[in-house]
Amino acid sequence: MVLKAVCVLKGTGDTSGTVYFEQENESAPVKLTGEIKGLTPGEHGFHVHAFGDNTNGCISAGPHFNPYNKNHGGPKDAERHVGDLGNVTAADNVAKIEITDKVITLTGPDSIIGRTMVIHEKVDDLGKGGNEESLKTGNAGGRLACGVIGITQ
Ligand SMILES: [Cu+2]
Ligand SMILES: [Zn+2]
Repeated sequence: MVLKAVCVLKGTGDTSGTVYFEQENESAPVKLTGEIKGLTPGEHGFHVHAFGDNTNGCISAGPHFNPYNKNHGGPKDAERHVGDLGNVTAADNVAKIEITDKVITLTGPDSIIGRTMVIHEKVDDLGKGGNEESLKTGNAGGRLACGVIGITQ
């Protein structure tokens, strides 16, 4: 059975977007599509954060989703948080989302359903920034918009 989810991202500023998730079966990669608008041109860090909590805005989503206690990295690295999806690139002010990822899943104990997607102010250095913060957040800066990932039909 195909698993599907959706996330509507909003923030306190002009950034907003919608991301769709699709997974052919429980062991297949997850495909993300959609778009985020209201971005400055260039790369922006894009992650799944641990909590589906927006009570105090995007900050309540907590750190990157990291069930295996790893360091922050890029999506293609063995050493990465489950939630590390790297960067999306805004041409003009819109980023088209086209990501396929083999680590995140929409089912089982490590499912991202009920957690939060965050789009950041700055580029994610993918853990290669050479400082302590790089191995936690990729120095991606503030949280422009976020939304809880929910089940859809
Ligand atoms: Cu993040
Ligand atoms: Zn991370």
